[in-house]
Amino acid sequence: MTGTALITGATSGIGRATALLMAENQWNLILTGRRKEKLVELKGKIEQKFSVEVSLLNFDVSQKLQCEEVVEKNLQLFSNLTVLINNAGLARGSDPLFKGELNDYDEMIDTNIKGLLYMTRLCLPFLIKNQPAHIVNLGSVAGRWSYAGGSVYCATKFAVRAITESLRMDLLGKNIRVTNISPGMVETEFSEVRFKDKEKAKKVYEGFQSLTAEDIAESILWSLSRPQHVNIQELVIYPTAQASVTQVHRD
Ligand code: NDP
Ligand code: 8X3
Repeated sequence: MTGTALITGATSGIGRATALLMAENQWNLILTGRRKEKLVELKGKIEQKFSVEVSLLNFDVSQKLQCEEVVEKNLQLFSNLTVLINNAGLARGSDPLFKGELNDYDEMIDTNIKGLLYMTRLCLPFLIKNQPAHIVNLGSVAGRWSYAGGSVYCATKFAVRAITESLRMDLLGKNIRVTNISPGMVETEFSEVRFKDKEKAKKVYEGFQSLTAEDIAESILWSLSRPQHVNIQELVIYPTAQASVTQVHRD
């Protein structure tokens, strides 16, 4: 299966690696994110190497009006959509709940839950029309097991799992597969964004081999490329050196 895939949050990490791997595998792409220069750089890199169509949509998934506008203004582009990869997401802080910032809670909830819902709702009419289609949501192991200091981030990823499960039921009979990808620790910009501190972020991945963005991109592509009658409902992927959300073996 190939077609046109929209990837939210393609400017770095898992979204970027997925865009590159899917382009290599002949997928046309609609790449989104807030950092326009990163999108432009990625499009250039893909077009230099692969003969696929790449369109860029520069907007914030947490802003409902921006999501609505981007679809309304690009109906032609969306009319070919067969895959939606809801990847854009973030964590802010790791303080216990009695110390956390209310604005951080809003940002995580608005991006990880509401942004995913907006994009899913807005893309569904096109996906239903173009079936067979596929929606891949980036959950997390934090959407299965909570940890101290992660209450709101974990809650958003529990929500992603709940939405994924209900959506699969809502879409039963419509020939649309729905997959939840739940990785453990992946070294990307994730911890830099979370801690707003490069040194602290680097330490998160020290002393063990974390997952790479490419590992997760391969899992996404593998899920997409199963025969149409096979729906990978969920993949839980840890680094070998991580046994649970709180247990990492470091050298
Ligand atoms: P990165 O920080 O490297 O990438 C996050 C991407 O999301 C960026 O492209 C960013 O683009 C985009 N994004 C964030 N907020 C918004 C927004 N409001 N509107 C549009 N785009 C947005 O992190 P990862 O690649 O690691 O994360 C990707 C997904 O994987 C997230 O959902 C994360 O929760 C999940 N995940 C990550 C794990 C990890 O250990 N790294 C483990 C499990 C799950 P821009 O800033 O340009 O808008
Ligand atoms: C990101 C993985 O363990 O940092 O979803 O929450 S973790």
